[in-house]
Amino acid sequence: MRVIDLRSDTVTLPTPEMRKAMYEAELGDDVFGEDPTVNRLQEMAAEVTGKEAALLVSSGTQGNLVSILARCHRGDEIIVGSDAHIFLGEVGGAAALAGVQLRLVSNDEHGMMAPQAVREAIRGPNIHNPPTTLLCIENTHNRCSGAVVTPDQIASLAAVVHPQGISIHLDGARVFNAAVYLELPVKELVKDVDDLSFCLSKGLACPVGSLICGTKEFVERARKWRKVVGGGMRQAGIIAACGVVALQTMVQRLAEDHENAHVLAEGLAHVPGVHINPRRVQTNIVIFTVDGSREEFVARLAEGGVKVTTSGDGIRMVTHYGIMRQDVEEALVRAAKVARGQASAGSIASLSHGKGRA
Ligand code: TLP
Repeated sequence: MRVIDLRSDTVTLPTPEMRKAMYEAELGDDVFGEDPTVNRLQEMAAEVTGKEAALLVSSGTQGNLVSILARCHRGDEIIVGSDAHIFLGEVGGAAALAGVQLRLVSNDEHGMMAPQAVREAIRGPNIHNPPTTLLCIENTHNRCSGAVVTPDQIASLAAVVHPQGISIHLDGARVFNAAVYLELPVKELVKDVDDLSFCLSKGLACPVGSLICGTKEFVERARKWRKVVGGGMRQAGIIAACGVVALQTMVQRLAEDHENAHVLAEGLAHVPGVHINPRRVQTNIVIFTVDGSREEFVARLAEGGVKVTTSGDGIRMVTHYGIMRQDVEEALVRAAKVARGQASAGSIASLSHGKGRA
C-alpha cells in the first residue's frame, strides 16, 4: 500500500537537481562570510523579496526568533495574531529568549487582524506600559487553512503601526504560496513589511533552511543574534545550493499543490460526516472537522496509509511536491471509508445506548 503523507509540506524531499547542486556546491566558511553559495542565495532572496539584504538561518522558528531578537529589547511588547505560529508553535521562544511579552489580537478566519484592534492594542507612553515595538503577521496563515493576506490588508496594518514607529515582521514561512495564489511577485506582496522570514524547507522542498530579509542594518544585527543562538554555520553552501535551485525551479509549481488541495477540499466536502468549506482553501493547507472522535479518525486514516495531523480542533492535510493528483484521489477514497466506518460505529453505539430509535 502506498503511504500518502499529508502531514506537512515539511516532509518534502529534495529534487535530483538539488542533490546535484549540493554535491557540486562551491563552499567556504560562512561565519567569515566566505561561502559563495550562501552569499549567492542571500543575494537572490534579497532580490526576490525586494529587500536590501538577506540571511540564511536554520529554520522558520530560528528566523522568527532572530528577527524578534534583532528588532526588540527585553521587556518590549509585540502584537501577534491569536492563531499565529509565533504564539502557538515556537515553544514560547520569543518570551523565553527575546524576553518580549506577546500581546494577542484576534485574527479572523482568514488570518487577518482588524486594523482598529491593532490600533487599540498599541501601548501609550504611561510609565506602567511596556513599549510596543513590533507587529507580527503571518502569510499564508497556517492555522487558518493556508489563508492568504493581501497587499492591501498589509497596507492597512502598516498605516496603523508605521506612523507610531512600530515595525512589521512577516512570518512568511509560506509567502511564496501566497504570491503564487495572488499571481503577484513576492516583492509586491511584502513591500509594506519591514522584514520577513521565509522557509525553503516547506513547499520549496529543500531539506533545511529559511531566509530573513530586511534592511542591511537589520540583517547585520540579525547575523549577530543568529550567532548568539548557535546558528552560525560554516560550509552552509551545502544547504544554500538547494535554496538556489528552489528559488529557480520550485516556486511556480506551488500552483499544482494549490490545485491538489482544492480537489482534496471539494472531495472532502462530499464525504458524509466531514465538515469543510472548500472555498476557504486558497493554497496548500486543508483543515476539516469530523463527526465523532477526531483522534480515532486520524488513527484509522493512518492505518489506511494516509498520514495527517491535527490543527486547532480540526484535522489537517497539506499538499506538496511529493503528492500527485492520484494520491489526492486515493486519499479521498480512504478518508470516505474511514468516515463510513466511523458513522456505522456511531450508530451501533447509539443503538446500544437506546438512542437512535424512533
Ligand atoms: N510549521 C510546521 C509545524 O510547526 C506545524 C507545519 O508543519 O506547518 N511559521 C509558520 C507559519 C509555520 O507553519 C512554521 C512551521 C514555522 C513558522 C516554523 O518553521 P520550522 O518548522 O522550519 O521551524
